[in-house]
Amino acid sequence: MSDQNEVDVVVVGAGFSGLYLLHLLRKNGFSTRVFERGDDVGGTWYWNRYPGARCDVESMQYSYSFDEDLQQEWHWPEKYSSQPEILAYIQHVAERFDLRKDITFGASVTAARFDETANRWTIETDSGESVSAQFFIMATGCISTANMPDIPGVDGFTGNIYHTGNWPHEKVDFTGQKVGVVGTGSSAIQAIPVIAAEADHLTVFQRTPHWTVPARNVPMTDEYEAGWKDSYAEKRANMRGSMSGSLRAVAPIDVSALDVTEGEREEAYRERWAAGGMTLLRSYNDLLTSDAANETAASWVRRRIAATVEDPDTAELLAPKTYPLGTKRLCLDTDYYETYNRDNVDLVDIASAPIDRITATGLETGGRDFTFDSIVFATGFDAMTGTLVRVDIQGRGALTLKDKWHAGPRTYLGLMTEAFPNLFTITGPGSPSVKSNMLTSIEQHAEFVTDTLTHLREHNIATIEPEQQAEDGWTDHVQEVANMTLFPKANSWYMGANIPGKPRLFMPYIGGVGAYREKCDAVAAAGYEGFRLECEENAAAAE
Ligand code: N01
Repeated sequence: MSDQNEVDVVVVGAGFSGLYLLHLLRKNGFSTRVFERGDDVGGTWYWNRYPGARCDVESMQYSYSFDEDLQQEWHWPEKYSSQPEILAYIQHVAERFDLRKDITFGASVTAARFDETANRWTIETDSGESVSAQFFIMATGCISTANMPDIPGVDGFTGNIYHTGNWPHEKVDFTGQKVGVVGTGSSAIQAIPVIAAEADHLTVFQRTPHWTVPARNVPMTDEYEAGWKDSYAEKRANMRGSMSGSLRAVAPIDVSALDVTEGEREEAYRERWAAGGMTLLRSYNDLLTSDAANETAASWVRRRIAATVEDPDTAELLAPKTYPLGTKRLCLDTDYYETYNRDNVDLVDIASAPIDRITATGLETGGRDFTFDSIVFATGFDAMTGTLVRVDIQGRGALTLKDKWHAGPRTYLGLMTEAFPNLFTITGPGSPSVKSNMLTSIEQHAEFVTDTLTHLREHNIATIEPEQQAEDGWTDHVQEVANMTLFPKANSWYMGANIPGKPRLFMPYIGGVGAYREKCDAVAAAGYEGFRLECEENAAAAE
């Protein structure tokens, strides 16, 4: 298959979503080619190899559910898996289902044009290949285009420069080095304790403190593993119907944080802090909708920071104050605050005085000069839309996706966008995606898309495309739901706020994974309500 230039489906990306799609599409008789810019499978877990990289969704839940033998046989050695473990799992899946033979590695898709006469996409790669396909699926992940800040002087630095999202494959040894880390998001918060333990000295440059809670990662116990595997089917069903696509270790309390006493709150927050993981955010039902409720948890976490970090000025700098708890992605850490008690670690505030320039030997900020052997940029990604609009995708009337989304992404269900027939986005903007357990959402999208293609084939339908009204309604709905919460109050990458010039609007759908799935199922059951389906003759007649 990997040299065929006419296929039913082209998929871009061989991470979790591209691999499952390939498996499903092949099983359902669709000839499929996958293009992957990396040299092997893995997506996010192929690129993000920085020290300390680890998933902060539990592995028993951050794994495929589609194959009972696979989920029973695979053993995760830790509660939250490290990047090498997850990559090994993805590689195993590729082997087990013989997926690599239909994947072209080291090939970036650069352009795709929809031919309105043939009702087919022509997809081009940077290696000069051109492939024709009826369906074109972007399974490119939500955080796959690294954001390298435009700071003058980067090219003149004589030491090593790294970005966490594009880490070398060989081990980077920081022993004896002076290292600077720019950024304090999830990637930095995982990398900083590990780099600090190895380097001679570490300086962290922080623009905004992020909220982080302990992960409490532990080795997998037989009992815990069996607890999942003995009732996997039921637990996976509960995950699919849940708010976030995963099950919490400690159950949410379905009352307002303001309707209980301070003592009760204290106990609830303490229990969840001790259990670790994201569960703190769901302690009460209004922590993400009421400023006052949120502040009860936020001030409690600030007190934990003050109690952990010995230097009061550093503790003060590390305590977020400008946005509610959890409205930027909540981070999970292992000994993050404790790391600032080490003699070889300094924190530098760059909120008021940004980095002026990278020099030959380090960097300058606020009139101070720093010397480094290595600088690590943990500065995040042009998330959700960045990878999609960087490909020159042209739909009807040669409209580009970049132009159509100039004021922000517009989709129906986060799956398709009007004027781009037969183009699907897996975990695209407007779907639960990054606000959910990605594996739950990836499986739902891959299954929905495969079922849709099967339906079209059975009914001799050439194209599917959202109706304008359905797309407008859904795009408004995504914003309405976000505006009922505190999320828009943070300058987060969910809002596009980390990329200069990017439109500000909340991109993922936070109406809940279960409710979203029901909506998709209802749309399909109603004959793909809100989509325009055209037979070959009608599509041609509509020209
Ligand atoms: O990126 P981020 P990330 N000058 O955007 C700072 C997922 N993930 O790679 O907050 C100086 O969160 C920026 O500052 P500010 C997860 O979904 C998952 O850490 O914009 N600083 C911020 O501190 C996560 O949310 C896992 O003011 C600059 C940092 O860089 C997402 O990936 C692990 C700057 C970027 O933080 C992204 O996380 C890791 C500049 N010009 C990541 N530009 C797991 O599941 C940016 N910053 C475990």
